[in-house]
Amino acid sequence: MTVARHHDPAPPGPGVDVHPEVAEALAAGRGVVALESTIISHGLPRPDNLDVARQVEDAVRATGAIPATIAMVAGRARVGLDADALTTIATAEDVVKASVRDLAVVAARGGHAATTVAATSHLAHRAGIGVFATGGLGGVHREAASTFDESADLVTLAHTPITVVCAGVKSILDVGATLERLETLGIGVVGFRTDRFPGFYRSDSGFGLDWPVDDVVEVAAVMAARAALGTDTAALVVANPLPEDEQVDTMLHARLLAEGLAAAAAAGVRGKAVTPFLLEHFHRESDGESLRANVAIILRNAELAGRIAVAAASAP
Ligand code: PSU
Ligand code: MN
Repeated sequence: MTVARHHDPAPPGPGVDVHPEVAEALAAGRGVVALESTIISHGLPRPDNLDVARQVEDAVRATGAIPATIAMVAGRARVGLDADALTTIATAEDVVKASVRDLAVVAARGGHAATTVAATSHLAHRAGIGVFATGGLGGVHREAASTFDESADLVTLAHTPITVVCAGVKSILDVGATLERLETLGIGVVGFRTDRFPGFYRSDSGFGLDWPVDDVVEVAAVMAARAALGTDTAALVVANPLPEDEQVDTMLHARLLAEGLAAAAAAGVRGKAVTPFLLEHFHRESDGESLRANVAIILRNAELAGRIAVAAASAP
């Protein structure tokens, strides 16, 4: 039912504005890739973030697919941003990080919000988009056993039919626990040309995965089979590792992580501020190295998602 072009043609509803180019592409059954915006507002330093956001859209276009960056601007959920809206999300001071539960409050207040993986997936699916590219998923935080800090990304993906291309989950998380939760929640995981679960800045998180896939045709076949079997009520994660020669050095990564976690604990950072705090720490303390890797990750995921969306749109 929900392979990209076979989605219900139900209109997204009055709360969601779909950019005309995106709406036309969806109606024509062309490949469309949703892109998240928290990475723009809270995951990348200014002023580079706006330029990166444009490059990510270009990476999708280069594959023949249409990009749809998702955010809330002046209280309207937007699927596909024009240049002004993208600039607002990248540069305005009052852009909040919104997960699914936050969307309605920001809408009612007429505010701006960048959407997390959870909120982006939700809005993308409402607009009929079946493929989504991001950097890394949220997941189970270290010490979640006492803090209960598990990203709402996981529970939203458990009931949202979408294919998400990512470089695994951020290494700041408890990767093993996150993989267990993905299994429990019925969220599919395949590795793009790998049987190792990627660790975002690191090509290999140290954990394996069960299902390597060889190419985008195979991913499209899995997507079609999910729809045919009705197992597409939960998301499918396509894990796309950075090539080993592009990953962040082991020692640097270990140092950034240890110092970042200690700094977050010392500053008493909690809840939704944890991820932005740690990412900023990485970018500041690595002299641009983590930023380089982060940008490479997003661009590569956007490109792969574009090719998957095109393959899914032309699948028999
Ligand atoms: N991965 C990144 N950069 C980011 C995020 C993930 O490389 O900015 C964001 C995503 O929007 C993800 C969110 O959905 O962090 C998870 O936040 P939390 O752990 O508070 O749920
Ligand atoms: Mn959290």
